[in-house]
Amino acid sequence: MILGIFSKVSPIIHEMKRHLEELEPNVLELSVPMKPIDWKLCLVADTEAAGTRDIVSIIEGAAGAGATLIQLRGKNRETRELLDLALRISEVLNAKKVPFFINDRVDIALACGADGVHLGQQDMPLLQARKLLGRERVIGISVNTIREALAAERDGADYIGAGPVYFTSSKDKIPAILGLEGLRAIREKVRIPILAIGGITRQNARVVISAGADGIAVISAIMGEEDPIAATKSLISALS
Ligand code: TZP
Ligand code: MG
Repeated sequence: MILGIFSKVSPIIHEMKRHLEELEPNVLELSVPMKPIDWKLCLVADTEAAGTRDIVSIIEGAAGAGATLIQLRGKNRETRELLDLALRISEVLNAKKVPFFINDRVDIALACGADGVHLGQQDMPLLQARKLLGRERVIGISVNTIREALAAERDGADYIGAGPVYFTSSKDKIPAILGLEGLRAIREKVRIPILAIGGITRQNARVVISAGADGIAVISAIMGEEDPIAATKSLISALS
């Protein structure tokens, strides 16, 4: 009798086990918590925008003055040079407990132990980047349309960079300007955090947040200022 029941139940248990085995990797992936990030003010530390100034000092100053997140953006830099820089910045920011992301370069992010990566639409696809970076590192992606925002959320992005909200000369070949309306439209469609970017200054920072962004990301409002520490403090006070 017991054997009879067992032979009936056994295939069911076997099938359940197979499903669990299929599910388990995802369950494990989801269970790794993302490091909590304060999205308020991201400095996109662009190596070109730093010019001849020491980018590490600018970053250290901004982080000390309240920037809640730093992203290193080094277009057209040699891998070796960018990695050396990333390692130095990583050390400075680890000591300050300020999260550090790398723009575009998944390899550099892995090599320097960064907290996350920011991808553009033409960079490595999110799903591939996730395979390399795992769940514990943050992945964000730039979006300019609702469609891109929805795709980013669907593919597991931890946040999106929505922009350009306003005109900017800090990026080549900028796509359509979103304006506050475009930003609001994206906010209505996605739940993941939004970092608004493009032409954001202390004067418009507040309305950008009111339009639904969780934080702002800036290049020139900090890097373009003579005193990056004062500029950071001024942005923080505009946001508070
Ligand atoms: N992506 C969209 S706009 C932009 C990037 C990288 C540049 C933002 O720079 P700025 O100087 O803050 O307008
Ligand atoms: Mg890119």
